Amino acid sequence: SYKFWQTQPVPRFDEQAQGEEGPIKMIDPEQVPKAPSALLEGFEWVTMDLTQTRQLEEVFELLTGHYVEDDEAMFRFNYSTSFLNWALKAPGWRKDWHIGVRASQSQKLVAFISGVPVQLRVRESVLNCSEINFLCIHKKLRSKRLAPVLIKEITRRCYILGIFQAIYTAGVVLPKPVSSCRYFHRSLDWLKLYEVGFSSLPARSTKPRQITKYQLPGNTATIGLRPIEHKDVEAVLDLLGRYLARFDMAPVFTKEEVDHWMLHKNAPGHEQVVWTYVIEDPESHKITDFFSFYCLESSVIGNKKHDVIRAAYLFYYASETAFPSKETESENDTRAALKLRLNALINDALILAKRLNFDVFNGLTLLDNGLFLEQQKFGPGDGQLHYYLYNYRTAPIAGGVDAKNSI
Ligand code: YNC
Ligand code: MG
Repeated sequence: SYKFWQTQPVPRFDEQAQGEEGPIKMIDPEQVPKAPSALLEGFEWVTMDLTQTRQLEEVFELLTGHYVEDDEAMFRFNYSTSFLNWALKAPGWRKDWHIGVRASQSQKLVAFISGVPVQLRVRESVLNCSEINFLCIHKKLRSKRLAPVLIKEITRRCYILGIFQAIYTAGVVLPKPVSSCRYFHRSLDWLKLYEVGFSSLPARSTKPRQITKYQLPGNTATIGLRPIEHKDVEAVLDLLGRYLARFDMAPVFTKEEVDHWMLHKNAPGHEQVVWTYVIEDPESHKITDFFSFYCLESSVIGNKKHDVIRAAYLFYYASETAFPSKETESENDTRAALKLRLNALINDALILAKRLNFDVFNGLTLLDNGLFLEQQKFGPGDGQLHYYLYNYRTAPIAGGVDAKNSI
């Protein structure tokens, strides 16, 4: 098994991480093929131009019909064109890394894979990476070993540019996760989640009791909470940078990236994808905290009453309470203060998401999420998310609710 992956520069399952931390294989860009390898007969490579609305829609249509489903095929991620426009045009994005496969006759788009550049810190090292996402093959072309061909082609296009490492996530187990997280879900509209089969009615509970359990106040409680503005970018960059420095693996953002990932830009034809709120101290006017979430709907497959679940995904956040307020503060006291603060912030995030008509609020077992998931009534889901590094070896990075060192 893993006929393809065992040929790739990734760690094996059986290896202990005693090997040196660093690249697995040295790449000579001169030795990298100058052209893509041959495809199945009747198919051709295409570089997508996602500045063209029609081509963005083609990727959207492929993913809408064929992207990731849960194990029981009840739900399928439905990334919007606005989301794809945001995620695939991050600062430094390259058209080259938006790779499609078309059927030669019909010119129909039948497969896709993408990358965007990211500076990723793994422990002490900052790696110049591509972040690979949206690998998708039309259902009629499955199990024909096309995925390895797509992966090799995007690898070739990274190597040519002198980028020798990548990060990617998947729900499936491959050799070999650097870290693994579980999805947690916080109902905002319990009845709808029940009706689509996402949530079940616990034994000894009733529908009214479940609905009551997830009720939220109408208004947020944190003093100084407001939507992010352009003038906050520098402060958020600084706060987030210091906050993420506490973890073993995290992106290293630039100002342009914070501006891109955290601020909604009004663009014709595009709806809002990301919501970010900052806490401005009323006296010092300093930004002391922020949090963000994005919208990712899932199609509900074959339900009479509902077509989609509107899910908010917790994205980045940070808080000054993560740092001791005075040199003498104990680690336990800092942790307790952080726990209190994050619970207040995330409760406000839930209130805002509810007001924005989201049905569920999702989070992973990473960052400091273990400090609030349970208290904020998130429940564990079936889904796992495994993090992978390509061509880089490092000791496993702890995940799990109590992890102190996850992405
Ligand atoms: C997966 N998700 O194990 P072995 S996540 C990577 N990521 O290889 P075939 C995967 N590899 O076991 P199919 C994978 N899923 O023989 C399967 N594989 O070594 C491996 N689903 O290929 C699998 N999107 O073409 C096996 O399988 C080989 O036709 C089999 O295609 C797979 O975006 C897939 O889940 C996933 O569209 C495309 O099932 C298809 O089934 C599909 O015969 C629904 O493939 C959508 C879906 C995946 C979402 C994602 C991250 C992708 C990361 C790819 C790896 C990047 C490496 C770094 C490259 C840059 C390097 C530099 C520098
Ligand atoms: Mg295939």
